[in-house]
Amino acid sequence: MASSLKNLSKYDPETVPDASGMKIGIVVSEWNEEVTAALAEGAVNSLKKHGCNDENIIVMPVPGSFELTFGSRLIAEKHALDAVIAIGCVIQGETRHFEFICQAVAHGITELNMEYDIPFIFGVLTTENQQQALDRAGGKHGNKGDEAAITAIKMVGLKR
Ligand code: DLZ
Repeated sequence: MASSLKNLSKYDPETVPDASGMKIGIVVSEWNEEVTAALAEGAVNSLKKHGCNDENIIVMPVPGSFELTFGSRLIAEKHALDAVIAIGCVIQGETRHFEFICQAVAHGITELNMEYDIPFIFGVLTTENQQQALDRAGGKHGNKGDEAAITAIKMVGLKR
């Protein structure tokens, strides 16, 4: 299915492992906060829906998406986590800043996946405008925060 048509919150709950013993870190960018707060809320709700306890969900803000890599590393080193979800929203502007930030965070999260023994999940929206982002943060295309949380649970289940 074309990603523009996919509902990011749609999945078969039967395929998701029990998350009751899992400890998950969520790093959230403060840029485009209206969007990232909704993504983080979706992620927390989905983790809880699958059994993750409140006290096993650790949320840490960082200033922007560029800082998600360092923030993710920090949270992984500070807490004994099973997975980290990096949440951000980069919206295309008039300059090439967009490309640099998207590439840097994608590369950074990939490096963390290779360096550490836990999964780091890419919960970053990269859109042309704010409406596209809102559509994917609890709007008509669902919530990428839900998708990121389910991916985290599945990856921890895979490892176990
Ligand atoms: C500077 C900047 C710009 C222009 N746009 C975004 C954005 O759309 N989304 C986002 O998460 N962060 C943005 N930033 C901030 C950078 O991620 C970073 O925080 C700064 O460049 C400082 O390192």
